[in-house]
Amino acid sequence: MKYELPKLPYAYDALEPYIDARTMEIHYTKHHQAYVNNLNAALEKHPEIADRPLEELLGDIASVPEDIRNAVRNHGGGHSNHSFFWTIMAKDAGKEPVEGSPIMKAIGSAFGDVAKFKDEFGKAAAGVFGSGWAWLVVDRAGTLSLVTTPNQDSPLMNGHRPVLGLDVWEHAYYLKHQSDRKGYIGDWWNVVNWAAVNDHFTSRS
Ligand code: MN3
Repeated sequence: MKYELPKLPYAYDALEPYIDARTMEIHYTKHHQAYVNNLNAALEKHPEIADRPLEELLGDIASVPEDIRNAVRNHGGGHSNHSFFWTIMAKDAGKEPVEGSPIMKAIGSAFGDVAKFKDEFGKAAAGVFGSGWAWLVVDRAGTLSLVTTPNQDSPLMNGHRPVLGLDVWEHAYYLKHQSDRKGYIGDWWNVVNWAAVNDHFTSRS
C-alpha cells in the first residue's frame, strides 16, 4: 500500500488573509508531498511492515526496523501531522468553540477558559525552539494536556491523541509573516475549525 496526499478540504486561498494561498500551496504540494514520498520510499525497503497502520508504527516506533526508523519517524510523522493539521482549519471557521460543547467544557476544566487556553497554547507554540509543533492532546490519563514536539515527531509516539495542533515550522508562515511567529499564531486562531477539534476530542480511537 502506498500513502497518498489526502485531499485538501478547501481551496489554497480559503484561509486568506490569515494563511496566504501561496504558503498553503507550497506547504501542501511540496512539503507534505515530500513526506509522503519519503515515507513510501522507506517502507519499500520493509514490505513486511508496510501494511501496519501508520498510527500503530508511530505509536510503537521502536518496533520499526532500525534502518528506516528515523525515516518513518520524520516522514511518517510529517505525513500524519499534516494530514491532521489540514482538518482542524476551515474557511470562515467559528472563532470560538460552541458554547456548551464537550471541547469547550473540557478546556474550561483544564485551563479555566478559552482565552486562558489560547494564551497558554500560544506561549507553548512561540516557545518551540527551531522547528516543531504545539499540540492539545488527550494524554494517557485521559485528560487534556498541552505538549510540544520537535521536528515532525508525532504526539502518537508518546501515547497522546491529538485534538488540536499547530505547525510552527518556518515553512508554515515565513512568506507572509517572515520571522513573526507570534503574528502567525495570532492569525491562525481565526481559521481554527472548532467543530472539527470537538470531533477529534469526542472520537475515541
Ligand atoms: Mn509543515
